[in-house]
Amino acid sequence: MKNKILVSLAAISLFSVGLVTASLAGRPPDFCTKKPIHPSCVTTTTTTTETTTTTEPPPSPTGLSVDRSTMQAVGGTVLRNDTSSQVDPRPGLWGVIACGATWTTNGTNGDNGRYVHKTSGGDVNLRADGQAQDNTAYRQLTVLDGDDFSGERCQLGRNSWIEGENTGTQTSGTFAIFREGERKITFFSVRLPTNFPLLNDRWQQIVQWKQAQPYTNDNRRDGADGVTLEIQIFLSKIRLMKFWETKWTTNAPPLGTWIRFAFDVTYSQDPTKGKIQLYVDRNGDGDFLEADEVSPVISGATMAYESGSSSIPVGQTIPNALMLGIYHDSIYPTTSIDVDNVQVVE
Ligand SMILES: [Ca+2]
Ligand SMILES: [Ca+2]
Ligand SMILES: [Ca+2]
Ligand SMILES: [Ca+2]
Repeated sequence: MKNKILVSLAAISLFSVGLVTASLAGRPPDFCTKKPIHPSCVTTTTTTTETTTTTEPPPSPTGLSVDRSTMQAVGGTVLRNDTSSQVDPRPGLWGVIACGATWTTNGTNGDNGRYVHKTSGGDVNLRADGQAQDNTAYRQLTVLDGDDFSGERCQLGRNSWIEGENTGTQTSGTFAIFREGERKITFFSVRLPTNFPLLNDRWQQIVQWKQAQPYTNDNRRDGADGVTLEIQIFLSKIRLMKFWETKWTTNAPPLGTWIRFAFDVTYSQDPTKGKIQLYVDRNGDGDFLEADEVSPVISGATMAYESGSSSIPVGQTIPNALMLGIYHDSIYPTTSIDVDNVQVVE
């Protein structure tokens, strides 16, 4: 049985190589200016035809779910936590501040303000496990116009799986890694400043669960392309995207307000196993109860696999890593986002 699966994976892999000619470690800086323009860059958004079943959370052996009235996890354990209490987000947490052309300071309020630790005014929501945050702090990330960190990007989180998740003073790893077969819910809060650009029609990401380095050729069993999972905000919509296809949208939240998200994902390259469901307190009133605040359960692959030579055997799933902050088309001006209260629950 196992041999059969391997043979069929190899066949799919060979087939897909013909369809996907380039490995995309990240969206290139000219992503939305190259012809043909990618669908995610234009105003007409294609609505998915993938299976949507119910607005209830996916079934889980652990009974893990999201309580829509409290915006907390039920039945899970917090694996990773960042409430912004630590000034430098790198040691033991995100590993890198992926902002600007070079990062030369000690990570504290440095590099022309691309990263700033604020001690008051943070998200006041409880953690995913119902505990209070031990602080009023938050983190502010700013992409300066013209920055180039694989494009105009300012995000927390190392794009790597090989050193694992950071512990202690470790900075060589990343904040959170997601592997084949895992079901995890990522909770986080963001606040868009009052001058946040909502009206452009170009891609603008606020968070991604991306296939992480090192890999050689990332491939998908459905022949898709792009970032495995991400949330974008442009043209006044929050956009849940999978492999560069928009799967669900809801109206953009009010600016200047902390907005809580919970992203419930079963991570798998297998389209019959992968599932996603997004919760967002879109109106900022402290719950996920409104009808436009929960996506359907969307089935399909949520991870990519290795199809070339690298440290991952061909056919095996490439782990995803969490990266939180702004990554957008170069058409945008200098843009900030506030982030806080991040937990990964299993
Ligand atoms: Ca906080
Ligand atoms: Ca709400
Ligand atoms: Ca409500
Ligand atoms: Ca720009």
